[in-house]
Amino acid sequence: SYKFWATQPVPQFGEEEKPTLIEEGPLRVQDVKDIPTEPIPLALDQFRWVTMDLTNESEMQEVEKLLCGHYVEDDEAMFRFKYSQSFLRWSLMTPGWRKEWHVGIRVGETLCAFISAIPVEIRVRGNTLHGSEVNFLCVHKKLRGKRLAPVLIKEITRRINLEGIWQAIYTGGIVLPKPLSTCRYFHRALNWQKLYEVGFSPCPPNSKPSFQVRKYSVPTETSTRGLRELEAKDLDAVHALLVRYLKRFDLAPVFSREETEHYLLYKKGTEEQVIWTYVVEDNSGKITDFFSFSLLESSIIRSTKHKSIRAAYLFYYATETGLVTPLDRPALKTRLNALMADALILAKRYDFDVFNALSLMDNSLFLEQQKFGPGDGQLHYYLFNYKANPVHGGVDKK
Ligand code: YNC
Ligand code: MG
Repeated sequence: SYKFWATQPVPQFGEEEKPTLIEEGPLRVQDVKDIPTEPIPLALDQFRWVTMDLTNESEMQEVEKLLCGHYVEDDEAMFRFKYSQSFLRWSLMTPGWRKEWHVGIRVGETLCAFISAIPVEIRVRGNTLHGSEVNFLCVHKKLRGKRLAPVLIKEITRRINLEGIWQAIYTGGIVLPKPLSTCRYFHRALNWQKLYEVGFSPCPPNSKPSFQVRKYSVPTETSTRGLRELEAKDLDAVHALLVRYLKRFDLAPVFSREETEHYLLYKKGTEEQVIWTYVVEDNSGKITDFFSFSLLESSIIRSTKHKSIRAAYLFYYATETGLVTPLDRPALKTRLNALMADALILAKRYDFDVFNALSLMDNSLFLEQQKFGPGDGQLHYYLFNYKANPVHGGVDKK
């Protein structure tokens, strides 16, 4: 029943679901010389392909506006992601980004659809893929259900293939053939009263608003000794620590030093801040831990008193405590709880309303203790043109 996805090089449901492990690798092998150099035809004359130049202020504004009105909403259509221009630069103009991978469709002069990709190195167990990450697929609400999404996906595939890249990673809230891994969103209220007023957080039947507010209050001061903001001079140490930490997982990006800098270091005064990163420096000057979170607002669709929610999304973190062999799990749990308690305090200080995290990496060690609750949303991880055994979240590598 997946008319489009049944034609694509992705694992299909009901296929190869043996209890034994499959051999991991590409599903289809092609040559750049066989990839069409002309765009995928568009069905209607008034539609035309455009490459969006995000260094151009007005083109960036058009992408921001399309996403602001038409991108991802929750199931009840109460909230919609509101990506800022700074956030879009942070996610789409990463090291090695290509203008040709920021693809739009115009009807007349109006931008009506968008899809994007960036180059990424992805490690799946023992294999590292020089791949791409596809994101921000969006079709204007008035053009939904017209099979434009498959056309956008085929066009970005063509543009990626022209660079000799054959794999992609992507995530989504909907079930498609076939998830490699599935995570759940967890939310930790920081401004419970506001989350209650906008309909995000219900008041449990046996509780009262005043009790909920107290339950989610956090101290004003952090408690980890040596905790401070990331500075440029820490980047080599943070990069090395992150690379070592990510080796613990079956599915992870392989970040270069440049990508680490791009994703983690906020250059003060340059533009609106989207990433907050903190390191722990011990007495000898060694960086032993770091954590980071990003800012993504959500518009409140039928807004009254409040227009948007300021949400922090836990991004990457690492700690030496998770790298000792044999792994001391209770010690890791204690350390991560201390770090995340401080992350909540800092997010509160910067006026975030809620702190979100997924059920991945080592997050299961602190979510409950830090008063995160499971949300409705799931996030499925997919690989294009790569067959792999399922990846399970949580602390267990295997
Ligand atoms: C989706 N999110 O199943 P079948 S996530 C992939 N990802 O195909 P139509 C999707 N496919 O079932 P509409 C999808 N959503 O017949 C729908 N589909 O095989 C499939 N929403 O197309 C769907 N953004 O044009 C069906 O649907 C076919 O008009 C139907 O458009 C869909 O960015 C959409 O949620 C999502 O803007 C654009 O609803 C629209 O409804 C919309 O008739 C709100 O399409 C925003 C939203 C999605 C966020 C994301 C990741 C996208 C990954 C795309 C796949 C990339 C593959 C790798 C390519 C590179 C390969 C290399 C190398
Ligand atoms: Mg459509």
